[in-house]
Amino acid sequence: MNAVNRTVLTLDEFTIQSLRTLPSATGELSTLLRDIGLAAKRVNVEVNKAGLVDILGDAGSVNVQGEDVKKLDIYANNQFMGVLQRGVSCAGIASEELDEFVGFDDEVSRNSKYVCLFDPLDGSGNIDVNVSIGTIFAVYRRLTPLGSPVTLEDFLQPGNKQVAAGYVVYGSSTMLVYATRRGVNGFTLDPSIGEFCLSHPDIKCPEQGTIYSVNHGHFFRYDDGVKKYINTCQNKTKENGGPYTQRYIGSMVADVHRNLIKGGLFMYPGTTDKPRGKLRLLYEANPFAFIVEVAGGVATNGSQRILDVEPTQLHQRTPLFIGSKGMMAELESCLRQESATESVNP
Ligand code: P6P
Repeated sequence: MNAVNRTVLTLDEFTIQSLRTLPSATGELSTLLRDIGLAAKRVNVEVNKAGLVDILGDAGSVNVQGEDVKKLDIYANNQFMGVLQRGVSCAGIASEELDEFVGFDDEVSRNSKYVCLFDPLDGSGNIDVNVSIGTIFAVYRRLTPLGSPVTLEDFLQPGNKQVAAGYVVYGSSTMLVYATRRGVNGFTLDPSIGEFCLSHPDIKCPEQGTIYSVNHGHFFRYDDGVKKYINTCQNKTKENGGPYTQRYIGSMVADVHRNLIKGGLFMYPGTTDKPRGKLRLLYEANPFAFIVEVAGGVATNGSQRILDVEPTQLHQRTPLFIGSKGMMAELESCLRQESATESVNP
């Protein structure tokens, strides 16, 4: 009997094969994605040890090896920034952990054509209770001339200019999912060989789902349209496409990843006290909006496509509604109905 060909493509092999189908490609984006995969593996090692902090020492202390222990999100930030700075594809980064963007001021970096924006470790508040956390990244072509230092303009681009976007979810297994305009692919880390292996080729977001994700604790501070949609979800039965399930982990990467695979809708709406919500546009909403749209889903801020929002500040926040196309259509209907009612009865 012929041996079953169980060759599984690693991330490196996949990106190199993608290059073969794009003769015009320079390989810089593939190299950048491989660099991100390397940093993700290093972060994964530390995230998996987080429960041993007492042995390793808490952030700000010195561990048994006499090393300064950094907070995991600072450690993650430094890992991603480091591999990109030492690489050949990235001219600079912006990060949730850094007040300002960082231009890489060396000859090779100044001549690189991409910039990256990161949330190095989203949901890091969940680390000490062993809940899944993640890294989120977005890749853009720089707007400023090659050879010159990057400027804020290179980072304040709308999400529809993204070249690639992705995330790493450090969960029951560690997965790297990234999208280009050609598709969304998921790679699961195989610890036995230390490689991300293609496990979820060509991910598509189911058009309909029965999972909705929202923090019910803020319910009475949501707009009437959001409340109307939540009530609609709670009233779903077998007769009208339900019943729905509410799932909210409190870690965006884990919630959106589950809904991307199974179908569902995640929302972090604005509230009466925080009208722009909590999530960041540039390195949380935009990357996920790009990924979900490429996979066939929809992402808005409640009134506008997330990818069309023109950024004005590096760390600006935005309400976010993202997920299955059919569920998003029902949500938007609820928002429109309440908006129409409010305009008639302000
Ligand atoms: P809340 C984690 O802190 C995070 O930024 C997202 O990962 C997550 O979806 C959200 O905040 C949870 O916020 O207010 O519901 O606890």
